[in-house]
Amino acid sequence: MPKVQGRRRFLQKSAALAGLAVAPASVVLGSPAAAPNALPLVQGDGTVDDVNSTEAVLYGRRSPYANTLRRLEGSMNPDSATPRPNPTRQGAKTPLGELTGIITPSSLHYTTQHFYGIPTIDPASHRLMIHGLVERPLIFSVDELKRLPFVSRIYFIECIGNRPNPQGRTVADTHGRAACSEWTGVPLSVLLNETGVKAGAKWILAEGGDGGKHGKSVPLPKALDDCIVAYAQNGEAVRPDQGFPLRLVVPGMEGIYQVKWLRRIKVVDQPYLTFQESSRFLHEDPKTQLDSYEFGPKSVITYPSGSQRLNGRGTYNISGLAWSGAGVVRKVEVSTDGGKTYKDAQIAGQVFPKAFTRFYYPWNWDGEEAVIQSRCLDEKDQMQPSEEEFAKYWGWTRQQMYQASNTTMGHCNWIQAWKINRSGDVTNGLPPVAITITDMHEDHR
Ligand SMILES: Nc1nc2c(c(=O)[nH]1)N[C@H]1C(S)=C(S)[C@@H](COP(=O)(O)O)O[C@H]1N2
Ligand SMILES: [Mo]
Repeated sequence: MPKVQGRRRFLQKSAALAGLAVAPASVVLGSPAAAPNALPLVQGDGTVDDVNSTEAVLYGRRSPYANTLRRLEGSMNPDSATPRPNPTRQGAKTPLGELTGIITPSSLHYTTQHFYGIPTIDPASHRLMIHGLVERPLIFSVDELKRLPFVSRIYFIECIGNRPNPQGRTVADTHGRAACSEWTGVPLSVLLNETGVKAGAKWILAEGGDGGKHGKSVPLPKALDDCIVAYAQNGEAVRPDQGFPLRLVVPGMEGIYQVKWLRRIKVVDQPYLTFQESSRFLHEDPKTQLDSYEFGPKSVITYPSGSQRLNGRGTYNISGLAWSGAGVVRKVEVSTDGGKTYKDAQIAGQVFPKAFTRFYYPWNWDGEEAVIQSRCLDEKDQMQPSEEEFAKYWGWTRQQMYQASNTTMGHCNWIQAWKINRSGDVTNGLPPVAITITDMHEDHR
């Protein structure tokens, strides 16, 4: 670090001597005083921190001033949360409050806790077997799959454990178990067309290559509709966290459907209720559907959101994400008075079905306390519910609602509010509720 300062001083000095403006030198080197603590500065000596190093030229690197990271699971409220048991590996959430647009950088795509860890799979020896109620059982290598017709489509992936709540400090805490990527791969319909499907086939059972053999039943009509056997994510190979070398993408449906490290598809006549399905998703409450399929309409404001700060009154763009498992987002509305009135938000960019949709709402903050929130209407004319409406449907108090395990309740898509105080600090806008479980999540085995 002294090296950088020294060099900068030298540049300033020589610039002054040469009668040149100082600004370009400090733009190139950055300002050491403003550098976030504990982050590497540009070394200038050929180490990996150097933007000019071979490594950086070959795979790129971030500015030391761009330091957005995933947020570890179990850290929802650092004051009260007990970190989740971590026998093998921690999970981490998407830092939605620090991202723009609709694509989640692959490195920041949330990753769930996996009790069996993340397998390291050699794509050269990996196979996908399709068998069961088919005319011709087939085994595909990854190379063979890449020779077939393919699609690239943008879809969100969301864990059923993604739930708005009054505890979360940031939008990563409240909504970070969701992300959106461009997925490239072979439509599953192409593969099932190759194998042929026998009469009586009604479901498929997809299995992953992790230690727990994660399995999920998918209705055959959905399998033949828009599912993808994906080998690429955001233009490069699917990351190990996301299922390298093959992942099943089942657009709009719960996280559990998106089988990673995909190695087997069995065409069957009924849903199989695998270990993961039955251990996590079956409950006695008749309002809990055995299989709840596609997510409903959901949205959240990502700026300004919890832990962020407005720097004085004036004009801001309230911005956020909306999505629905039902298809496209038809409309997003924003309220700046705690839900009393709503106005239409602008949609930034294109709207894709079952993908994140970016919205914004130009707002003149008068410096007074405000509660801001958004709601989404989807192509099936479903409106995102308020917390009150959701609680009423279940016949629960707020206390019961936040105390219940996620998977008992199904899809948690109610409205998340953020509160801005007079000094511009943003905190969670849902009224506090006393609960003893502080970071609920489905069980990942
Ligand atoms: N093979 C396998 N696939 C899996 C899982 C798993 O444990 N094993 N977890 C599922 C769950 S519950 C979720 S929420 C998503 C998470 O996907 P991501 O890690 O790419 O964000 O993967 C799904 N696919
Ligand atoms: Mo999940």
